[in-house]
Amino acid sequence: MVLFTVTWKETTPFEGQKPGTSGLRKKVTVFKQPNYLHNFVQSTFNALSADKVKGATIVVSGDGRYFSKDAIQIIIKMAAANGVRRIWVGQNGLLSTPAVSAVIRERVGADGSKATGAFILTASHNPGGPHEDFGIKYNMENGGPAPEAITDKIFANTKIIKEYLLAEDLLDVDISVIGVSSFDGPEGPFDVEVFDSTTDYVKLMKTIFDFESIQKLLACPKFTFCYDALHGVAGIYAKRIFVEELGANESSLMNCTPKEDFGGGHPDPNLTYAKELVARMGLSKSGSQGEPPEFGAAADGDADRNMILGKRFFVTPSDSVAIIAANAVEAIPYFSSGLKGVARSMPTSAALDVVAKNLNLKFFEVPTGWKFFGNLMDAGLCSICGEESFGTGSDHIREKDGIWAVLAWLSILAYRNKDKLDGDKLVTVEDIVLQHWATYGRHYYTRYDYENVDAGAAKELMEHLVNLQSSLPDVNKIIKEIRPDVSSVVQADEFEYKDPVDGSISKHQGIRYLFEDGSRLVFRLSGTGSVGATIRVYIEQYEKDPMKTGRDSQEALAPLVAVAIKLSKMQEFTGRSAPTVIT
Ligand code: VG1
Ligand code: CO
Repeated sequence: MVLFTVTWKETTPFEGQKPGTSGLRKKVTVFKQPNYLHNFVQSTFNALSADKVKGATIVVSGDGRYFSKDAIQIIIKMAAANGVRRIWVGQNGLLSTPAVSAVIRERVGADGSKATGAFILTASHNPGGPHEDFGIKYNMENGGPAPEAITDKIFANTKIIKEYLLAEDLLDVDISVIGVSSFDGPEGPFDVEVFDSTTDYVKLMKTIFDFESIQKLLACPKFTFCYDALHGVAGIYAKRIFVEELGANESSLMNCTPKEDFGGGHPDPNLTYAKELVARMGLSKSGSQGEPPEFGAAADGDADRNMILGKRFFVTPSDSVAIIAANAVEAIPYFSSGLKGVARSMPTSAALDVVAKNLNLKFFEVPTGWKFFGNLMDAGLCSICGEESFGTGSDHIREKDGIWAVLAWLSILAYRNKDKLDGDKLVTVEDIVLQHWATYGRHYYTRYDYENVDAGAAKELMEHLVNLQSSLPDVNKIIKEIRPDVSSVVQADEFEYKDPVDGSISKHQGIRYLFEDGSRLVFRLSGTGSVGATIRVYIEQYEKDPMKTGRDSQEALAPLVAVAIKLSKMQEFTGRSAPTVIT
């Protein structure tokens, strides 16, 4: 047994350690300041109840971005000093965000131990590298992100922290090798167990989906497939699941070796940043080389997001969750006995609402961020949920799940094609979406992001939009001057959510303008950026007439976009004449 000692280290608070939509995200240069990470970790331990620290088992891993390896060693030394009994680390420090959630919920140690929480090291879809972003968040015993009650406590602690506990002389653990390292400290034994990053997650996926039917689909020569992990952690799961388990060809995997800097790219699966995949699927403006695959998908850095593409066809995330919900009972064994309910984040389009209504399902609209779905799932109120930001998932874990979403789509395709694999034409991704629109109508949808805007200007723009809401006649007058063809605003407010399970209230969750014809404009400030402010504008319009559901979405939404930009005085406040990213 290797001995270690515990020391109290003096420190002073850092400003701005407030966890955002999904944890604390800052530049690596900020995280590397002496004591910066230590303060946040100690503030987290101090925010948890004693039994979740002393003698507990805690997972530490992430998407493998730059600074993760250093951070893991620091957290191990602090955990040991704080009386944690054991730390579980995915091999090489890698675990996708959904896999962390699965490990907390499902993994049982050799001695019967179970984890009660996790530090997830990721800044998700933000770039990585010495001059890019690092991030850390804490997940609870249910496998989901810490609720606001805890993140508020963590933040309060960061403002008054004076000291932290460190096992300075604990030797670094080799996290590249599977096995247990045992130590002995003042409060007794402490273990670090390095385990395979994919086993628990793969096992869980096999209990949800019919792997055999997906295998058959992938074996069909007419069905071609590709997957882009954008150099994120999804790659290790894609190799195990798509290639080793389901028989896809190695060549169908793109960028599936995790890199600390994501190859210098932006690991965000959308039409702007997943350029290589977009080109391969025949969706880039410059045209494609060769015949695109039938199905393509991508993930973000920590593999909780997904983008679903068909041949020359983009599925909006809002449509994707609605389509999965509409087909789940038939196509996915896990849901065969029915759905408990469905939920979406407020800015996500109402495509899911229409499905819920038609199928008579419980329905919930929550603020942005996955933490709000957790309570509903724990209470057995929700089976499937999604966000417009390329997040889709279910109650199998308490995070969104990028690989799960791909398996859900492959299951739907396998189900729809089960009698067609020997025929001459398969039902395609596009067919499924068009059929869905024919049944439920189409929600034209787009999001404009204005990144790295001056924080003061962004705040003023939001205040202006709130002030405008006091007089709808004035709002409608402005709208008619801009675009007389746009319908009128009938309700405008700031979204506020009362959690139906614990009654907690979350205010200021986005500014909404709701139109008479069901169209919506939503304005929010991002809570995941690391510099300046990002303004998100969400634009949506419902079309029931089957003759009008086939338009180009940017063209269909142009009038509403014009209204959104003028109404918010975007250019006056921010100086921007165009958004940074359109999704
Ligand atoms: C964004 C998305 C939100 C998502 C969050 C975390 O938040 O809009 O829907 O839950 O990122 O996703 P914001 O506050 O920047 O709009 V991930 O994959 O970055 O953990
Ligand atoms: Co993510």
